[in-house]
Amino acid sequence: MSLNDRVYHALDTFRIELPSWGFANTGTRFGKFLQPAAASTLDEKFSDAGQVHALTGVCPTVALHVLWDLPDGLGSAADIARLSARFGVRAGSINPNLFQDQEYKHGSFGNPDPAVREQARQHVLDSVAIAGAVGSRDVSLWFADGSNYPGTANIRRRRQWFAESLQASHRALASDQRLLVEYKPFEPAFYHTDIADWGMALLLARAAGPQARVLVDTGHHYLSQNIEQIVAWLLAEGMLGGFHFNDRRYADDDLTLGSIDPYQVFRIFHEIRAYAHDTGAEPDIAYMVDQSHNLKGKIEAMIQTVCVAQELYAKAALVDHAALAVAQQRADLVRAEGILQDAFSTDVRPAIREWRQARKLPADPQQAFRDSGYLERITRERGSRAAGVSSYA
Ligand SMILES: [Mn+2]
Repeated sequence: MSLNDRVYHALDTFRIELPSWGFANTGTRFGKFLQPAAASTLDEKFSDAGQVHALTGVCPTVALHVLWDLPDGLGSAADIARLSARFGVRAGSINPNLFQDQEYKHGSFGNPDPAVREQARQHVLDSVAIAGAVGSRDVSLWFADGSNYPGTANIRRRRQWFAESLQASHRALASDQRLLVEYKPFEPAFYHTDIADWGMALLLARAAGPQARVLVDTGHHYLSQNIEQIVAWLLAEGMLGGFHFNDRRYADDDLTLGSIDPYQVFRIFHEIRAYAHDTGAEPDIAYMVDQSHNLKGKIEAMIQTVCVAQELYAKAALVDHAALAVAQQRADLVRAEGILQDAFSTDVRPAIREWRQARKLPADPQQAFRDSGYLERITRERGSRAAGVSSYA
């Protein structure tokens, strides 16, 4: 297959989901810098996501956050069909909120108070129902649960409470729905986090039921951790459900995918392409962006993210798997490593531009966005009103 054919084949199947919260005003616990063009209504979030999809062609779904986007729960679900029809993007993963209410001060599924655990369970059941109503497959769970000081939480008991609540959540799934279990080593808890790494997420997903999978947020690892190895193991176990993409230099910072270490993202994609090559089966993985840009323009940054993801995915598709297998078998180390480096070093941008033109998309989505006047229009329309901060995501 020619380089162009490989790139075309890879990009034709690569889709990436945008987060609704990536278009809203967000910040850190130190401060929020408001942007006049930030989206503050669900209409505006769908509109902005629709812009990114119209220009890139690969973002047909938008992840929704129940508390921020569906304040009336199931009652808000009717809005989604209207917005999808209007802006050309569908609802993607449904994200319950188990960390913002005062009740969750000491945890949600891991809370020592059974009434709070029940409230958290009910919220997840509502979220599963919302997912069903809006036609979403994945309910994506991230927990802030943990503790700040040794001895203050019963780690094993909380583990059991998590398993029980995840099982209860799983029982509510329709046959085509999935439960994604995300992990994070620390923050907001600074001593112990109930689901701190992929092993804990894997065990809990297994305990939850057959439709539960692990979600890998690339920013949720210790600095030197080999993320692609985790990906390879989850693939081998049939337990890789999806990704939240972002990058980070120190801790979970919501930096733009590939902005710090593009080779890391390439290596992750390589493991996925290698798995598909070796098994002949395309793994069913939800690729999602989980970034909110506090300083960059939100739509610009999202287009940048999608383009970087496409480039790195296309590069991974250039790896010569047959030659790599031979080199690995012979322990021909430099040749094997060079096969990855050759693919990573290949400039795939011309092929991607051609792919976009062949698909009737702008060759340069970023420039097309700048030329479109959309940002100027929403800045005018949205900038006049008092802006609010909707989330910390
Ligand atoms: Mn995440």
